[in-house]
Amino acid sequence: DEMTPEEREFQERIGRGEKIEPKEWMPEGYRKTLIRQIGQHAHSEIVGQLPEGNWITRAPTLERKAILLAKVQDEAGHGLYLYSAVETLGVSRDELLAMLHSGKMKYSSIFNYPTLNWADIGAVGWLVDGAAIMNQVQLQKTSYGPYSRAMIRICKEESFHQRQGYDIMMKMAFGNPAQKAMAQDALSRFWYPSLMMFGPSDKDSVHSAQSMAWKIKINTNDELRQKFVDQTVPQAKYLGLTIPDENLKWNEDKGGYDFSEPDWSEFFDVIAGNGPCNRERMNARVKAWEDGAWFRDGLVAHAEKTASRRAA
Ligand code: FAQ
Repeated sequence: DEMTPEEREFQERIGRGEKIEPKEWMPEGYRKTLIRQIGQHAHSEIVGQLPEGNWITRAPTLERKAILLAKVQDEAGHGLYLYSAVETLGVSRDELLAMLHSGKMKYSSIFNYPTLNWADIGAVGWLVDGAAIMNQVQLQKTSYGPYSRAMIRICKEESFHQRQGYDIMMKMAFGNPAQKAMAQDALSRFWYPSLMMFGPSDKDSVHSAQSMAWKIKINTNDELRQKFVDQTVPQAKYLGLTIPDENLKWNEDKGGYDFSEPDWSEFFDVIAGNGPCNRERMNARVKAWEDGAWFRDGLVAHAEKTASRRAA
């Protein structure tokens, strides 16, 4: 056993299912992994507003517009909540944003795909939020207290998001033939990118083993992907839509569906920055940061003025 006494005690606490809290001792690797994962998660919520924000002004009814607006605002809230969780690990929000903007930190691959029409907003809610919850439900049990508590609240809102997406899909799939064709096209384009959200297959997942030993992750990427497929196939059937996979087949022995893997070379290409919308997304975030400079400067100036008045 190469563990130091501190590391051994830490691992025992993990084993007993105790939550680790901000000011407590933790291995540097544990801290670094959390900063990477929660930070990436926070960035995903913020960048994830862009594909849907694109359709707020073009939602088909006032009611759909109000719902979408609320949903996109929820994502902003999740992002800020998660940035606060990362800050408890000793990194500031400004540092995290600088790392996002310089390409040093990632965000979810899925948000580098375009939303071409209204049916895509249904598919994003149904599949993308569906995949997000599948991953986040297990993260409610993650060992780091602030992350675990954030996940409980976020999952509740995410469930509502998924249902609003499915509701759009029902309207489209049970609508006229042109609407049904749009719903099918959206499913066909978003299926494999949604499967990619769970990360590379277990054999290529560099972080899974250590993250699971620390109970940062509770399930492997492939376990969650399988659960997502099993949950989603009957939902597609109900809509009368076809999942674009000829190998999709119920497997009695494993009690789940067999399915085709996504094109992993596409996945690695997207996370390397070469997806269809990577540049557009990053430009939008950097522009938002730069356009907000006057406001941040104003806040700082005001804070300094109030502080000096108090001192006088
Ligand atoms: N995209 O060794 P692993 C949402 C990277 S939901 C980009 O398996 P790990 C809600 C990974 O970082 C989406 N990169 O990594 C919403 C690593 O690279 P690195 C956000 C990915 O961490 C809905 C490398 O590949 N949810 O925002 C992806 O153990 C609608 C090797 O991978 C979360 O972030 C990917 N899909 O497992 C908002 C959940 N997959 O960092 C708006 C929390 C892998 O060494 C609208 N995160 N990579 O350079 C996790 O659960 C984990 O981080 C995984 C990856 C499962 C994503």
